[in-house]
Amino acid sequence: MDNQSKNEKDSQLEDYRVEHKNTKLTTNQGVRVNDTDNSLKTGERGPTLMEDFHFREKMTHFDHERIPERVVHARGFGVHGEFQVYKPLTKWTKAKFLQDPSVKTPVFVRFSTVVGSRGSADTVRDVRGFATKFYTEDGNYDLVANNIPIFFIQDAIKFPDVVHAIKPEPDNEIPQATAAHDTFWDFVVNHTETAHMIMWLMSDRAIPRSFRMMEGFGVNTFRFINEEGKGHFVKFHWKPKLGVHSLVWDEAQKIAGKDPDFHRRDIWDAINNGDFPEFELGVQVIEEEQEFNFDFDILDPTKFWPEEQVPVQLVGKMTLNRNQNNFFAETEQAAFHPGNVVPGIDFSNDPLLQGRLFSYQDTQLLRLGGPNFHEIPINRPTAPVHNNQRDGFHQMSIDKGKVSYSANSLRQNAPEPATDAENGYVHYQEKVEGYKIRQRSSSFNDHYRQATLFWNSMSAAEKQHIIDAFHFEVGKVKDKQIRQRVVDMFNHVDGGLAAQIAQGVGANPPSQPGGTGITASSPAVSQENTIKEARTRKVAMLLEGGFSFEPLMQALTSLQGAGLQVELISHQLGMVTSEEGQQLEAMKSYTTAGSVMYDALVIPGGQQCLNNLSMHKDTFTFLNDTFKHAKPIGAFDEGADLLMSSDVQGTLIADPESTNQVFSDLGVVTVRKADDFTAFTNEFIQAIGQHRHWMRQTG
Ligand code: HDE
Repeated sequence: MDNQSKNEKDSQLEDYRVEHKNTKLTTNQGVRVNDTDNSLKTGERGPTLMEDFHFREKMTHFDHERIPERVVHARGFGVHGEFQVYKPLTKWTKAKFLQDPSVKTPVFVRFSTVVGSRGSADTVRDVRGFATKFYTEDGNYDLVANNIPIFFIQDAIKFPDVVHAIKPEPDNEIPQATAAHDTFWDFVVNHTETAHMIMWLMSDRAIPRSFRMMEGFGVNTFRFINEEGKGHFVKFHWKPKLGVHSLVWDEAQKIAGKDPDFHRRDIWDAINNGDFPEFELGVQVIEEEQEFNFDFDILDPTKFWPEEQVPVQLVGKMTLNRNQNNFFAETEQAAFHPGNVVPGIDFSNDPLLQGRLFSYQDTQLLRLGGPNFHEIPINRPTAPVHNNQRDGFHQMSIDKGKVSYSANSLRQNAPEPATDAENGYVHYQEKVEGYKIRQRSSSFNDHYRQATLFWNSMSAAEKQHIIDAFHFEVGKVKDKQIRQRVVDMFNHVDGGLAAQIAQGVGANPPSQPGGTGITASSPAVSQENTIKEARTRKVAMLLEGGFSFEPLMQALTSLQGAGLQVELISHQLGMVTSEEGQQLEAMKSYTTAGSVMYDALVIPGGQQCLNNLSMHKDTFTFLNDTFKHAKPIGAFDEGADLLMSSDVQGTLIADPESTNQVFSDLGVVTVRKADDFTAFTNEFIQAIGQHRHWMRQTG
């Protein structure tokens, strides 16, 4: 596409791209095929012949088209882009891609859900994966992140347990892509270390509005290593330029039916429209000497480093500017691994990270069918690869010569290990000693304090959403004992929270006083404090015959000018005529679209349009759902009268200075003929930037 850039990785991929324009059909052996619609038979009505090599090849290839889906993060979507550092990070790391602000490092990012299988819906309540492959001059670096900064468990050996518990239950493979079932909550109440993660999973973070509007967190503690060999502990963050925004749970469920591809479609369309998603790379850095200065263990993956204590420093920007050409070849075959590091980035002893270092490579061997998956185009580094590894399934290189070992004399020991000066990777020399023990550090014992901190940090609306999520998830648990144990467990986090969970799930309120005594909060984790931006949002404009043309066009131009996407929707597809006779085309209908697919709604003016809109029950479903989901509504002239017969009516207030009806300031913006239209559009765009108007739900 024109607006999509070329970089080193893109040029490399170009060698593998195939287009079949103006070509003749061939077999995989390059033999031209004269008929692909009829198999070779003995007589018109006779049996098929074994010698039909074209039939055999076509069918065999088809039979083998599937590979195992990822055991977790099976459903995902990949996009290409570039990363640039803002200024050299020399004091912390020697990683070359973090030195020169003029260098654009190609990246491939795969966003994913965790629990559902490949064909599951995008908008389920779940953690989102956010894996980035940087094709650096030092080799590939993978930052395999999630959109939640912590994890369920403290030790990798528990990973198969937590995943078995959250996946569909094994006897009947029910339910799909959700934690709302007995085995998961049974796991939770038997592992209090999950408390903090559950708070995030029940929060709005688990139902993002868009992949473009969520943070990424490396979760585990890594190390930066500089030229002098000095280490610093580091946590990685991605901060979206559009802010962090979420759906409403009812909306998320409805989207899962209306458009199960909602998130992948959103990012695909945004990139095609030239609205390139941008994320800033942030780092939190802790000096080695300060390792024990915190009231949590900095190696414990169930803890985050509150930004108020350890500021996130923004060090670079990633721009996602190109869609993939082929989902299978790129997204499905991409292989990420937190162990793919470059000189300047190293590991910590975080026990979750240590286990991850084994699992990713191991799982790719099965999924991608052998040890040569690094040669698949999407996984190939742009840095040169030279070693004595040979053979294996699907070997793509033709290694010349007799030597495939080192040390050797026959090829002057090439390829030779690189020295420090030549940037050979040197593992950080950390002194470690101890007994071999299966034991968890007592510094990992606190399971509740940061869960309370998170709860304290939530706005009133966010708290209500968490309680509602508990009611839904735990309400689906059949075992009453487990439901009671959830209440008792979360009483350790906050007494009020536990009492409210109990109310909705038929359990007794907690019998003990609750809480951890933590009164502090971390404002940075509340989405209330995020960037508010209307740019790239989707607006639905309802359209029926007899709409008044001028104001509609004015609104359309202003919204598009502010970078919003507007779609015209009518009761059926096709041309719609204005009261003045102009025609506009409705590209969506109530059958093909729903309010849940938009961020805001516009109702145009025109008496006849109003009459026509009022005739359709679906108009009111659209309007009332938009209102229920706390999304902004803009209505002008006669269109504002429609609000009087909808749920919006309840927010009507008397305005002593005007004869117009006025709606209280809850993201409902109206304008009448005599009013200032520009002021209206500005106010409406601002209301869209606010994202949701929770006061409607909690006020
Ligand atoms: Fe993963 N994880 N994980 N994970 N993970 C996988 O690797 C694993 C964890 C994450 O888009 C698997 O290639 C273990 C944390 C992402 O292709 C597997 C543990 C974080 C993706 C695996 C964790 C992640 C994966 C499955 C605990 C956030 C998708 C397929 C010890 C930092 C990558 C695959 C993509 C995928 C193992 C925990 C992120 C099985 C053992 C914490 C984004 O290897």
